Amino acid sequence: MFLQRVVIAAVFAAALAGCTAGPTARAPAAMTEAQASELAERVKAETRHAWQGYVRYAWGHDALKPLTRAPHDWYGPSLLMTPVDALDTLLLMGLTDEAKQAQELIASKLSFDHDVDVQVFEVTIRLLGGLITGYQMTGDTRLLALADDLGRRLMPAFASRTGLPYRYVNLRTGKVRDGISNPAETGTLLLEFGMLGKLTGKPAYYDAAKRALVETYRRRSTIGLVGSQIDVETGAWTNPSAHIGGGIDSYYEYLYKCWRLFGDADCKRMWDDSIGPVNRYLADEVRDGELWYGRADMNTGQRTITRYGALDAFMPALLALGGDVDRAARLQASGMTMWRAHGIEPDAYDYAAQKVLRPTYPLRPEIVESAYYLHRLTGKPQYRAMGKELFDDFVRWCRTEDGYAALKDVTTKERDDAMESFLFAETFKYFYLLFAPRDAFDFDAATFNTEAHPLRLPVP
Ligand code: DMJ
Repeated sequence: MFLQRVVIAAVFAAALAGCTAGPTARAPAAMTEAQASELAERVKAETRHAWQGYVRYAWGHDALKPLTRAPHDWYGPSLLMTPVDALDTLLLMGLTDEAKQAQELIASKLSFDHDVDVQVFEVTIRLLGGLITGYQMTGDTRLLALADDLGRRLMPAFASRTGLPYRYVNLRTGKVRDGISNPAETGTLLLEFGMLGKLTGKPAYYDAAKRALVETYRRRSTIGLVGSQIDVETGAWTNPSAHIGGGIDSYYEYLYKCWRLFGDADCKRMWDDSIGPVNRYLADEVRDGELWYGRADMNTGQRTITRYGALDAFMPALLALGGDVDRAARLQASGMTMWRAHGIEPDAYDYAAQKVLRPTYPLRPEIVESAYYLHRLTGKPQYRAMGKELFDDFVRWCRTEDGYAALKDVTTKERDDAMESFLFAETFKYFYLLFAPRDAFDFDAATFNTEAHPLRLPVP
């Protein structure tokens, strides 16, 4: 017990040394592997705590409402969002009993034969992604059959004149709706559909999702940027605001990752063509060389708003993965400035005025994801110290008796009755991997989808 306290105190001191100062501060004391492992165990315990809340009050439903202890379903009939999103994280952490529980629930109860309109993007990244990695990690072919069934039911979404998918499709009838979409929703499907194509031997999955990505890219402006709303029937932009935040973010992520996972040279070329304009027109510097990414007009490159936020915070991870560790490190330091302004980050922040624009925090993972990538790719101890600070704040403000609660307002810390499934798929997973020993996970062999489901190409 005494030893445990000493270790915790040492970890805390290391975190303070590394995290209370800005990007130019002296290097923090390195966290020992033993201290990091203690933290990984804490993350694991917190994951179990939130999972137990789901099991007790929302078993068989999509998610737990952590304040009222009630279940929540997205569309009426449950699609088991939380168990499917959680399964690979439970496996990775070695929470074997909990993983078995989730796997059996999914295999025995999950059905997609419902007369409901589902959002293609969300269902793809959470359910298709989770079922595929669940299959890859357990070998349970029932999960692959479910993924194949879901993929087949989603395919009508691509039947627009342009090949850009409609936002919603009815799982039973295949009827589509909502033709005004955005690059994240049209361009974040290829990792999941592509893997499904490889695993089932049905190339139509790969081809449909790749066409949607290419058709989005083809419509970039003459200066190389994409906007934030596009009509899937005409292919015309209906909102020219360019940025890296929600609605566009994972389009850029998949340009690079489809190259990384599949070795698809078209994706590499599209990434190479796109990242330059993003760095040129969206990157912004304020005050003493602080690097941020704001918003601009996709046609002129003119700055429109100095806005960053919790979703934009995935960008350091992507920059680092793409080889630009320098920009990644600077942007992550800015993200920490945003986090520290209120001890937890808001969904939108005016980085020039240093003011919160949208105060919500729905338990998002992106800043943790970036700390993980930066640590994995640079080996620098400061990123684990950063992770410790993030984790302590996260637990302090969001933990409840039965799980974790989103925040309505990061300035007041008022809680919201929501616990999104990405808490399990992403937030806990990235915290865990950041602190776990390097060989706990084969980073080079896997590519995370945007919901942190680690995909591996099948061995031919
Ligand atoms: C997740 O569902 C995915 O990461 C998506 O790309 C956008 N962000 C949420 C979590 O914040």
